[in-house]
Amino acid sequence: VTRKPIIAGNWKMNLNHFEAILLVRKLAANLTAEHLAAVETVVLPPFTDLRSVEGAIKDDKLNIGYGAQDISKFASGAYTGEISGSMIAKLGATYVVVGHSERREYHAEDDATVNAKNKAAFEAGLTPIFCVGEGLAIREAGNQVEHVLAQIDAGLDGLKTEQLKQIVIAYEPVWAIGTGKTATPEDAQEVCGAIRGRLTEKFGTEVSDVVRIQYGGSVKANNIAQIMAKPDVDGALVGGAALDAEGFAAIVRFPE
Ligand code: G2H
Repeated sequence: VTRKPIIAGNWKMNLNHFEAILLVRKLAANLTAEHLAAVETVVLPPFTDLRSVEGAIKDDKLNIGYGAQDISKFASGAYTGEISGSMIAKLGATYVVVGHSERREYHAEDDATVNAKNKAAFEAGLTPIFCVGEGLAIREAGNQVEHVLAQIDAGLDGLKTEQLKQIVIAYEPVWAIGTGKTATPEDAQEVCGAIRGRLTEKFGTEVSDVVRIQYGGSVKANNIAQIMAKPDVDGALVGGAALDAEGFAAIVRFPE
């Protein structure tokens, strides 16, 4: 089974809409059409940058996808400060990060909320990049697989087969995020393999063969190739290193 690699840059709360345009242009200058054909490349800017990113990508006809970092679980209405899936989709975005550990930790998003957001994303025609991962205490107790599989079960609950086939799952061990600590490729494979096993068990190989599973957590140009060499890792969700155009481009060029 071949799954096309997907590398996504999660900018988090960085870069205003001018800086966003500069980064996209610089990224494009460091990547050829061949690179972009080999690896699906996605940027995930703050909401306020999406319109600028849409312009930069469409004006230059760049083969770069983009999406948002969060979505409201509601479709519209009196939810001050929230952004709906249809608003994001209207900007030409195709992806949305759902359940990132920073949302779970600082904005009290539980598994039920994350599940509702996965559904809201599909309702709006967006593909969720659905994040799971364990904290340090769970890792030290050796319970990472059990913990992540419970997040997988809850997050995917009630999704249709066609939606399951489309979703991107990002495994991000929380202890490796922005800390400079990278999980070893073996750590990444252990959990990504277990996720794929669970998908096979519950939904069959029709789903598990096509779902792309990313690893996230201090991914850089110098560790991407080893991580991507693992059979159940199909891409990366990159944070800090995605803010530097040349560095992010070097990650996208990992097959070289
Ligand atoms: C994990 C990752 C991107 P970083 O949050 O989602 O960030 O690469 O900075 O660890």
